Amino acid sequence: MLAAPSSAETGAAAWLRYAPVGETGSGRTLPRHVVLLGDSLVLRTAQQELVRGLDGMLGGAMSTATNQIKKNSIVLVTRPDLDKLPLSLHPAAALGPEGFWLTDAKLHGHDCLLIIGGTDRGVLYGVFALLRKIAEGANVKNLNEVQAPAAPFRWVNQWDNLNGTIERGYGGKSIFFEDGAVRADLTRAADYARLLASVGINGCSVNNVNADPRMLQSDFLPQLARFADAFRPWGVKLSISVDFSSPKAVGGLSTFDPLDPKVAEWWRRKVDEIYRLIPDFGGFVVKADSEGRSGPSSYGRSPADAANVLARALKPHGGVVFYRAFVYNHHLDWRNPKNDRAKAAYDIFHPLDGKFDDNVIVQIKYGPIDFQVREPVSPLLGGLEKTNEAVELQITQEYTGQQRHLCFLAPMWKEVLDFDLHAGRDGTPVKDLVAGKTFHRPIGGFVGVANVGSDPTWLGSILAMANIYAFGRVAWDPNLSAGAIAQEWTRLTFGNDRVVAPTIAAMQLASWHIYESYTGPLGAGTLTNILGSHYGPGIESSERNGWGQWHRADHEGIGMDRTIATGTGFIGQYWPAVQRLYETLAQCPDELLLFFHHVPYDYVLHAGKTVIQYIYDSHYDGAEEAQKLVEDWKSLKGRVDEERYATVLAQLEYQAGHAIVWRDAICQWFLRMSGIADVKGRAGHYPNRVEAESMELSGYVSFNVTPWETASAGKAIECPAPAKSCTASFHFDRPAGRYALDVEYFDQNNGESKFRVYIADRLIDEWIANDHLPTTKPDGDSSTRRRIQGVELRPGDEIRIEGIPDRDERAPVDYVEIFPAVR
Ligand code: GCV
Repeated sequence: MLAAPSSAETGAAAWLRYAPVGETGSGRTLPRHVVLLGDSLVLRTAQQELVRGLDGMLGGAMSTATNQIKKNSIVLVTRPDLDKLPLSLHPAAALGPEGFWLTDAKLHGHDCLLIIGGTDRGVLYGVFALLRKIAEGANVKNLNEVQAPAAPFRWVNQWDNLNGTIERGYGGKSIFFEDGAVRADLTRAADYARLLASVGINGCSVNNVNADPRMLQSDFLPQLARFADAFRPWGVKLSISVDFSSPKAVGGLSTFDPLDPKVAEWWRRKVDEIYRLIPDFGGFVVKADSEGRSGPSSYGRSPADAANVLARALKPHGGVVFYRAFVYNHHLDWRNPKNDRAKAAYDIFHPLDGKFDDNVIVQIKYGPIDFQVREPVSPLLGGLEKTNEAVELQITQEYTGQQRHLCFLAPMWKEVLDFDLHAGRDGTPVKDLVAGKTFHRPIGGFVGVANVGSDPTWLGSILAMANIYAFGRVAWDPNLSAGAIAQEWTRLTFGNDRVVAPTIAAMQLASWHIYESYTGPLGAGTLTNILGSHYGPGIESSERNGWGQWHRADHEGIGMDRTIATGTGFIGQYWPAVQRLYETLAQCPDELLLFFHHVPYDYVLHAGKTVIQYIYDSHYDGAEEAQKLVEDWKSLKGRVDEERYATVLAQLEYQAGHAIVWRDAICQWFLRMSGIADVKGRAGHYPNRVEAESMELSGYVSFNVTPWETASAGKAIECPAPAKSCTASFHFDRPAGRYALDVEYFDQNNGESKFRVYIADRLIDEWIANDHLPTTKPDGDSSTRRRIQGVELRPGDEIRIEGIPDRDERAPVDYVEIFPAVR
C-alpha cells in the first residue's frame, strides 16, 4: 500500500515539517502537557517548539505550565534548576553547557519525561532531539540518553553583501540585507536561526568575508542589533565579518597597522560600542591578505598581530576572532614548477603557532586549495599545536554543482573529519584536532559556509538542504555516519515511507561520487571554469595564470608534482606517516593521484586501468549514474507530494543533461590533448547525434564556441541580429519507430529565446530558455538539454528547429540527438 503523500509543500519547512506521524512507533503515549521549570527567552522558545512539534506530529490538545507540575508532563529544566529539586538524578555522562539528558522520572508523584539541559540552550537542543526521534518514528520509551556537542563552536558563515546579493549563493537574494541596509522584515532570518538551532548550530556570521567596511559604521550598528534580536530566542550568536582596514576605511585613521596603539584603541572602542548594543555578540570573522583584501602584510605584520589586536578588544566581552587561514598569493608565477598555492596556508600559519591569543580560532578550509570536489586534508589542520582551530566546510556548492547538481557532501566531510593526520602520534583525526582534544585546546570547532537565500527552499534546491542538516549534525557529533545522517534527513523531510526513505538516502549517498566522476576525477580538481562561474567545464581556465589551481595537463600527462623528492615539496608539510602515504606512486591512492603526482596518460592506476581510460570511463559512468538518479526519483511518484516531486524531478533531469555536457567536454579535451583513443570507442563519437552546424540552416549561422570543448565538435549555431526567427532542419534517415529526441541548446542569462520543434510541419514541442544559469555566453555553463519523449518518426521526416532570439541570447543550438528507444 502506498503511504499517503503529504499535501503540496514548497520545501520552506525543510526538515522541521512536523507532519502527522501517529504514536504507534514511539512505544509510549507522550504527555500533552509541557512544563517549564525556570525561565529564559531560550527556554520559552524550547517550550513553544515542543508544543508546535507535538501538536503537528501527534495532535491532541496541548497545554503548558510554568514552574508547577500537576499531572504527567514533559518537563524542561536546566541542570542547575534541576539540582534545586528534592531529587537525586545524575546523568551517565557530563552534559557540559550545551548538552542534554532525556530521561524519565517521577516528579511530585507524576510520571514525567525530563529534558534536562546543561543550560537553556541544552534544553532547546534536547527538545529538537526528542522531536527528531518522534518524527523518525523512533522508540522513545524508557529514554535515558545524554548527548553533548563535540566542540563549543559550530557556526555558519553567510557571504551576504549589503546590496542583497550573496557571493557564491545559489538560493536567491539575501535574507539579511537589501539596498545597502538590513532588511526591514527579518522573519526569514529568525526562521533560519530556528533551522540552525534544530541541528545544534550556535553562531552565524551574516556578511561576506569580503567584508564591506560600512558594517562597522556607527550608524549601521543599531541595524545589526536587529539580527541579534532575531537569533537570540534560538541561542544563535550573531557575528560579523570585518574588513581589516576598517580603522582607516571608516574610522578616519591614517593607518590600520595592528601594532599602532591608535589602531588598537580604535578596535577597542568599536567593540565596546558593539557590545553596548549587542551584549551577547559572538565576535569577528576575518579574511585578510587574501584575494585582494587588505591585511597586516601592508605594514609587514603577521596574521597573529592582526588577529590579536581584534582578540584583545573582544576578550573582555567574551568574544572570539575566527581568523581565516585562506591566505595566498593569487599572482603566482605559473611557469615556476616549484610554486604551489597549496603550500600557502601552512607556510604562513605554522610558524605562528603559539602566537595567537586564546580567544583566536584559526579557521582552516578542509583542503589546501579551495573547496574542490576532492582534495587531501589541509596539512595545517595537523600543524597547529598551540593554536585553536576550526575546520571550514562549504555547504553552498560553489564547486560541486551549485545546488543544480545533487551532491550530498556528508560523505566527503566524514572522510575529512575521520582522516588521521598522525599529528605527533597515531589517532589524531581532524574531528579531534578541531575539537581541541588532541592538543588540549580550550576552544575550536566547525564552520560551514551556508549561503542560504530568499528562495522558498533556502538553498535553491530541496535535496541540497541535506547539506545544511548534515553540517549541523557532524559538527554536533562527528562520529555519526553519513548514512545515518542521510536517513535522518530524508525521514524528517519526506516522511517514513518504507520506499521513499531508503531511496532518497541512497541517492544522496551516491551523489558526491557521481558528481566527482563526471567533473574532476583522480584528484585533478574540479575541471571547471575557475576564472568565472566555477560551474560548467572550463579545463584550461586553471592553467597559465596566477590563481594556482593548476592541473598541468599537456600532451604528455597530467597532475601536479607535489612530492618532496621532485616536486613542490607540499607533501613535506604533513607529518611523516601521511608523507609516506602520498609521496610514492606505489602508495598514493588513485583518488588523489593527480593532486600529488604528474603522470603520463598511460600510467596504470591501482584500479588496473590507465589514467586516460579512467578519465573516459568515469565520465561515461558518471553521466549514466546521473541519469539513474532520475529513474530512482521517478520510482517515488505518488509517494512524495506532487509539488516537491515535480521540482526535484526537473532538477535531476537538468543535472543528467548537464552531466553529458561535462562528460563530452572533458572526454573531447583529453582525447585531443593526449591523442589516445577511448578503448571503448565512445569519446568523440556520437552516432545518434546531428550537429546543428551540419543541418540545413535558414537564418542561423555557425560559430565557434569558447572554450571549444563545451560544444559538440566545438561549434554551434546562432540566429544573428536583426533576424527575428531562424530555422535549422534535417531529414530523419533511420527506421520508423518511436524515439526520444534531445535538443542541446544554450540558455544564457541575457535573453529568453523561444524554441519550437516540428516534425514534418507538426509542432511537437516548444519552450522558452528562461533559466538563470551563470553566463551571458553559449558555453559549458549555459548548455542545456531539452528531452522530448515518445516521438513517432518515419524515414524522410523533416525535423525542424525554429529559434526565436531575445536580446543578446541568439537562440543558440548545439546538436540534436535521437535515441532508438525511450531511455
Ligand atoms: C568569499 C573562493 C571563492 C570566493 C570566496 C573565497 C573565500 O575563492 O571563489 O568567492 O570569497 O573562496 O573563501 O574567501
